[in-house]
Amino acid sequence: MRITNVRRGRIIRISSVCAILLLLIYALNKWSRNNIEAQPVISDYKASSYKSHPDEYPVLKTELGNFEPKDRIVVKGPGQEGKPYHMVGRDNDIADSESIYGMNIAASDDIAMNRTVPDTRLDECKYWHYPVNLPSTSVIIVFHNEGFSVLMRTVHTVIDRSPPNILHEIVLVDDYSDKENLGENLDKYIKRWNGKVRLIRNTQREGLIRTRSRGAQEATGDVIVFLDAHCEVNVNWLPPLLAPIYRDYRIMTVPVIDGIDHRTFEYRPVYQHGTNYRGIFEWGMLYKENEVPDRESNLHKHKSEPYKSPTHAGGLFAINRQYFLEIGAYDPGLLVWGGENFELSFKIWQCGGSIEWVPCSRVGHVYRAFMPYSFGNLAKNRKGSLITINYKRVIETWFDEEHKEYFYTREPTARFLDMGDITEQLALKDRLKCKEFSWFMENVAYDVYDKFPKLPKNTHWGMVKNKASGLCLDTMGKAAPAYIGTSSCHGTGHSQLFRLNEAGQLGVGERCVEADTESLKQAICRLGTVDGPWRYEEEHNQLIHRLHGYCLTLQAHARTLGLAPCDPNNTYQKWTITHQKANW
Ligand code: LR7
Ligand code: MN
Repeated sequence: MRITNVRRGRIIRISSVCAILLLLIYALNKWSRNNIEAQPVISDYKASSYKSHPDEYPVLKTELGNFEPKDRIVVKGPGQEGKPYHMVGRDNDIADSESIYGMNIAASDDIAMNRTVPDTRLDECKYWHYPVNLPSTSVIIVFHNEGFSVLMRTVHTVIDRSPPNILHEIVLVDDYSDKENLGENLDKYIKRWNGKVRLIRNTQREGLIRTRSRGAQEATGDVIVFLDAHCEVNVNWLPPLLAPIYRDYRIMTVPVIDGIDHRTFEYRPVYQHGTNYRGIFEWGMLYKENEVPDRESNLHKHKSEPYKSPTHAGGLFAINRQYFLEIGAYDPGLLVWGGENFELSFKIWQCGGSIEWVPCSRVGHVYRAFMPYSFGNLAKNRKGSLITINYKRVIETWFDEEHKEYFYTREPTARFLDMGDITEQLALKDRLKCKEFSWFMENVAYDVYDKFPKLPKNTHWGMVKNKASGLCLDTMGKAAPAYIGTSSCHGTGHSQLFRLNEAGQLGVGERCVEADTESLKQAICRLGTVDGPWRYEEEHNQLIHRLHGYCLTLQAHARTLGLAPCDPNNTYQKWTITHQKANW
């Protein structure tokens, strides 16, 4: 095995990457948006005529797999073999690139388009033989203001590492970029592929979700594969993704994602070698990953076989095109970014399909330092977080009453946000005769409860305001674990939005509040727990910690927080927890 260094489980890495992104977006909470224009769902597609081949399974043999490349050209230069590229004496270039693109485009510019990357697969992946008549495939890459060389490397790797007779086309969809080098320059560059790479452009900013639906409509292959515009596909990535779809057109497949460092472009696995993970979610609809539970892994003889997953990160997957359109593509009411991964997953599972993760298909993705683009005009005139609104549309369409409550408990402001009209989505669910959410939880996403149990109700939520100082508890925008601070009360965004539940957990977002006599801290809540040490004493407005029965106290002089013996006359120990609807 080339890669032997064992890395931490993906749960931690991915949650921190996604959590940072989400935090940034929450910081954009004041974005508002246009009233969503009711757009018809794409429903004029007849039941799929696409054939499945239920008996055609891949076969593991002792000789090299039928789609394995015979030789491997190693290109010399920066970043070769996926090694980190450390630029010397170019701090300004790096800083400029990072601030404009969220990644070091200057480094990417120096790295060969066809550099090799380490083969991160399990060894046995090389010995699978796949059906020869795999469906023709359109790879769809949507982009908004991406770095030219990163976008083009995505295309080059797909061309170089996919069987030419199966790769029908690559469809690039420009979501109204305004970077000059993505104009004519790009039209010219792709001419080298003689029409195999097509470029279409939106005439206004649509966001990645609608742009992907458009790409699907424009594509002409049997299967569509979506990739983000900053990927490098690995050796023999495509046939293993297509084989399950060939067998059953209602299976959506997901490659295992490797990480490409946004600063050095080092290519490395993010998962521990040989351990399989799958996509789940917590009740605030943050995307999470979990080691594949025994109930699923016991069904498979080999670790390299595809396995079922409740959901996926969103960006990289393959699906039969006609099937995708039949189930309405994405809900067109979802705006810009976020939640579409859940919408598609719940829809597929509840309406008769399934999702499989494919360990033998590996694709590298650049995790950015931050989200470099704004949401543009799409965020106009609508108060509240656009992403939370997306989540609300999804849960109002697909969850049952019980599970909707868990979402509103974890994200209490969502109850008051205007999600637009979901009549069409509910009609689609009816028309496709989709199953209940409880069926999905019991049969597919059963491991969610282990990590994120059903949530006890909130007894209080909102700003936690100190009587003596008039200040409010605030996460101060820090990444957990960190101290909690105080700031003037504003109640906007999520930094002052705390919740105390019936079981004594004081939380903010996915974090829990912990305390000792010297400090008050925020840390990711321990998985599998929904309780905590806190009690709100209504009579004296005190927040009491079970340990010693001490009270949360603002030490007035130093403005620090911590536990101290309770004193009913001390106004620095008096707190109110309230919310003001006008703030979202
Ligand atoms: O308005 C936009 N229009 C676009 O065309 C905004 C973005 N885009 C393009 C963008 O150029 C890129 O090619 O859409 C693609 C995805 O946007 P990213 O790269 O900014 O998203 P992300 O990688 O931060 O976030 C993940 O979640 C998103 C939620 O909507 C999408 O589903 C992304 O595809 C998804 N990425 C992955 O799943 C890759 C890895 C895991 C993580 C986290
Ligand atoms: Mn991405």
